[in-house]
Amino acid sequence: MKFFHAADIHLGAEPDKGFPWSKERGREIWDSFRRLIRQVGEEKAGLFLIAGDLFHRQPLMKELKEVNYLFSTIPDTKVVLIAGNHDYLKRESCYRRFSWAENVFCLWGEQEPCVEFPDLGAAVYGISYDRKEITDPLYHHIRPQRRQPLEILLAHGGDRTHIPFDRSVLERSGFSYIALGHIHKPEVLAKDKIAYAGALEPIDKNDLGPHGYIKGVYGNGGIRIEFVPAAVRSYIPLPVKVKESTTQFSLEQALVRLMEEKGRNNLYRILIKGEHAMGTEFDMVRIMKLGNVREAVDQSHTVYDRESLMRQYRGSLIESYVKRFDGRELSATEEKAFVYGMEALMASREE
Ligand SMILES: [Mn+2]
Repeated sequence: MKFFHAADIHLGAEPDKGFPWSKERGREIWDSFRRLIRQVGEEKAGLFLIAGDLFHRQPLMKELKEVNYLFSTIPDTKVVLIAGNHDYLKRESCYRRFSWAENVFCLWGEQEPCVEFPDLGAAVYGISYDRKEITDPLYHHIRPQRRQPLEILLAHGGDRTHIPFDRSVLERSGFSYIALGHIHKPEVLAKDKIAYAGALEPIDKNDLGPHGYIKGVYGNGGIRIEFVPAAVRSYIPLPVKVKESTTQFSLEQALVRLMEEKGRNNLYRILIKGEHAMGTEFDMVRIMKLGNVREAVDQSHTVYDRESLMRQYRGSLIESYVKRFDGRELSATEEKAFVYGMEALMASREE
């Protein structure tokens, strides 16, 4: 039997508010989810597990209808979900009064945190959030009840304020597989046994690395899982080193080339390092407008030519400052001190 494990879809999120691609990202998250459901159907999976935060916030009725329609297109797959800290079961949540397609099972469960599928030989357990934060280690107390050969736990959290847990306690709990959600970076905590699927799409600029879902097979040999990358875009850190000869336009050209190489669809976090010439100051507004730049930080330092400084600022405080460092090789620390002092003096001149 094949099963799919996804988490943290965050439907309804519009990442990078205020950036030109924000609305499009919102649509892309929905499209990614649709594609995943199509894949689940094509591979005739027995189970589709969603480990919390299907929605970024409280779901709207019309959104639940859309999601339910999509689930109804894979009637041979049992869909099991829990609510996470983002889409937690508020008292007036639409989740509570929605009537789902026959193949959809929500573990909203106060009394019965388990659903059984004898035809698959599987039982799925889970706990949903009824508030934003839960500090009790609830998963330490839930044990499989040997109802079916395959016993799966759907769990959401793992940090201090979201149902903290000890990996070794979960490992010893007796579940065949623990499908985790909440942490957006995919990670296997115990081989073929405990794993975070990670967010289907990156939801903010700190969600670096690949994103997608987990595909599993359950058979004679037990369980085997693999991570499947599926996100349409990634946030990519882009460090770039400048030198004395670098100009605004040469830097822009280099950045455009780098971003094309790494994929023009991705979103970039540019970090400028190295040294720039005296008088060069990079125009960060222009760099932000190069397209798909999420962030641009300039950490480059000025290279000061001491002789021309003294000539240029004869009779000023700058000349006497530079003179103190003149006529000898500076150590790395002295050079740094000199540059910081120069930057302070230059900044005070501009005021
Ligand atoms: Mn979460």
